[in-house]
Amino acid sequence: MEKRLPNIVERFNIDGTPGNIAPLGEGFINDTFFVAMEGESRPRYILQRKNSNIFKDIPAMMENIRKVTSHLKSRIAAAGGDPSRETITLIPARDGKFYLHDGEDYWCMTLFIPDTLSYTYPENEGIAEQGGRGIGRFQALLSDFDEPLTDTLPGFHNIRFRFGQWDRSLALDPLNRAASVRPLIGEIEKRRDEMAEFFTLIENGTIPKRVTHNDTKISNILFDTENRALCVIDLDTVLNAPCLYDFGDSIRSYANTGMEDDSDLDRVEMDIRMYKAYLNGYLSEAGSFLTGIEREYLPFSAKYITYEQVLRFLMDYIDGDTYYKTKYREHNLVRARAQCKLLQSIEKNLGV
Ligand code: GN1
Ligand code: MG
Repeated sequence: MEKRLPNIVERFNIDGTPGNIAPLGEGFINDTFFVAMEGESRPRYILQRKNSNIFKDIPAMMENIRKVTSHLKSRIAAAGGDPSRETITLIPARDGKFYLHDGEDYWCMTLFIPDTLSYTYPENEGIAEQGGRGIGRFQALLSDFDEPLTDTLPGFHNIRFRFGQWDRSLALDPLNRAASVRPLIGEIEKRRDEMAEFFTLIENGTIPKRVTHNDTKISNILFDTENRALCVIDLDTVLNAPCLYDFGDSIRSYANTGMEDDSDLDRVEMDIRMYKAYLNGYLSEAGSFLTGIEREYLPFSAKYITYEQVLRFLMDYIDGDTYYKTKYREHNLVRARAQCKLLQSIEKNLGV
């Protein structure tokens, strides 16, 4: 354990003395820890070191999360739910801010939610259906949120912005890695126009922007012990963006028979049963507010977000692994290959 962690924890507005502090989860961006309190048998808080290379304005990001969670809490309470379990609870630092800057890093704390389960893949269709419900409900509860949100990640799922980054990376090619991945680069290039065409519908407002999560992989939902979707977590990427990004990113995660970074491409396929289960759950909550055009593009959104993820992983490999945490030298390349296999399978299965 890093020596300074107990001291960081004590600078937040909590009672008691921190006990064991242990790393948690597999996030690609932030570092996350469980914080147990002395004299208690279970962890009580989640501490995160936010990645300030990626999140350039952490105070604004935390203000977005504060506004969104306070709206969610009032809607959850009004519906007779439990606001301390059905959304995250930010713990302020002793100075009242929802982040702590220790001179070097930014830290944030939330309440730990006990008696929950989390998954890296859906074990059955019931879990996929619940995942869809969870994200649909999250969007529905935020459908009347009308405060401004800061765009803390400009261009996040904007494919034109990504193409700009991509072209610069390929031109720079700092480690001369591009030559060895020409076929994968070709997979990106040959789909460029249809992706840009879809994005035009977002730019011109044909597809509306709402308040959405933007990182809806399965590990970002907590399930209760009966496998009902309970709480959407990791709200760093809450932004004004189309619902389709959330749907597409979920399918990328829930409907993959392999792992996101599977080195065995034979294991990676799109599982149409999981797609249908997620879709049913999602529509049962989001059906009331989705427009016709949003429904029409649900299948395409799975292709769009998976394509974007191929581009981002491959671009990071070419850049020399500067964005995502990696566990070994070719990790980003393996991720890009696996996501490309999934992309091809989505095209085949959904006819998009
Ligand atoms: C990152 O760190 P994590 O797992 O929350 C990334 C997502 C990617 C995801 C790939 C801010 O999310 O966009 O889809 O990795 N978040 C950011 O698994 O870039
Ligand atoms: Mg995230």
